[in-house]
This record gives sequence, structure tokens and C-alpha cells, in this order.
Amino acid sequence: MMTKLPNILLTGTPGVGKTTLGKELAAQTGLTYVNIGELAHEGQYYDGYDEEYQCPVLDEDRVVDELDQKMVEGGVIIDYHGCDLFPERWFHIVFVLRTDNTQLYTRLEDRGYTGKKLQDNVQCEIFQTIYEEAMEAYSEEIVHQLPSNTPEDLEKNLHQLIQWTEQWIKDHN
Ligand code: DAT
Repeated sequence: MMTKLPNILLTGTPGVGKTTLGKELAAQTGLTYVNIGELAHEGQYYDGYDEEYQCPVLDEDRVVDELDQKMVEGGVIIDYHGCDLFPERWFHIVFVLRTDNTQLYTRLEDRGYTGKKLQDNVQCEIFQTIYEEAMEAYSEEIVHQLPSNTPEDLEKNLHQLIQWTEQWIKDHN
């Protein structure tokens, strides 16, 4: 018998700490970390180009098709700054990371974001756009917000997610 494993979605505005948390969680639980941005880049799963933001547009259907088999098998951590493109059935739990806007501004500036791209992303966090998207796309009981401002927050979130994962595995096997 194969061990059943949960699928976890880490979402939130760019810069909130999804990659940092996701990679560490994968390292400590053995789940597989998948960064949608990297996956799309590697496979060139794009459909057009956004002139305003100077970036390629994700081919969402292609991304979903490419990942579906792996998701059905289970044990995947998905990292993406959006959440309504994925089938609801994929995830057992959804975490929306949240960062104070002053902190986020600095992190995105350090990443090289400027002008409209910087402003829009900070505004996305202020308006809690991704949290609302998650609450619309998934059952509210499985959507949780995680503060992600300090290294202590990171440790606490990591600990909490490891505990949740271990408990889920116990309960489903
Ligand atoms: P994302 O994947 O959401 O775009 P990231 O993991 O790349 O974000 O993190 C962005 C930056 O913020 C990076 O320099 C690491 C830092 N960071 C992440 N989580 C943090 C936390 N809890 N406290 C302080 N800095 C954090």
C-alpha cells in the first residue's frame, strides 16, 4: 500500500515568503515542492505576453494538465501568487501568507521591483486580494492566514505546517 500524502497550497502576494517556507517544509516532511513560476518557465507554459507588466502570461490550462497526475498521487506543496486557477479538489489545505505593507515594500524593492509593479503588488497585499480569492475558490474551513513578517513567524509557521502534515498522514493511513 502506498502512503497517502496531503497536497498543500501556499499562496499570497509576491514577496510574502512562500518559497522560503515551501522549500523548508518540503525538506523537513519529504513532500515535493513545486513552484508554478519555475514550472511554467521550464516548460514554457505561456500564452501571450503582458505588455503592461512586461512578463509572459501563464497558460493556466496547460499548467493544470501538466500537474494533475502528480496532484492525484498526492504529497505536493504548490507555491503560487494566485489560487483560483487550480481545481478545488487538488488541495487538502490552503495557507495564505500575509506580510505588513512596509516590510513587503522593502522585500520587493530588494528584489528589484520598481514603479507600477512595486505599487500594484503592495496594493494587492493591502487589499488582501489573494486571501479573498482563496476564500472564494476553496471551502473556507481549509483556508488559513499565516503572518509572515519575521524569522520567528517563519519558524512558527514551519512548525505548525509540519505538525499539520504529520497529523494528516496519521489520520489518513
Ligand atoms: P515569495 O516566494 O512569496 O515571493 P520569498 O520566499 O521569496 O517570497 O521571500 C521574499 C523575501 O523575504 C526573501 O528575501 C526571504 C524573505 N522572507 C521570507 N519569509 C520571511 C519572514 N518570515 N521573515 C523575514 N523575511 C522573510
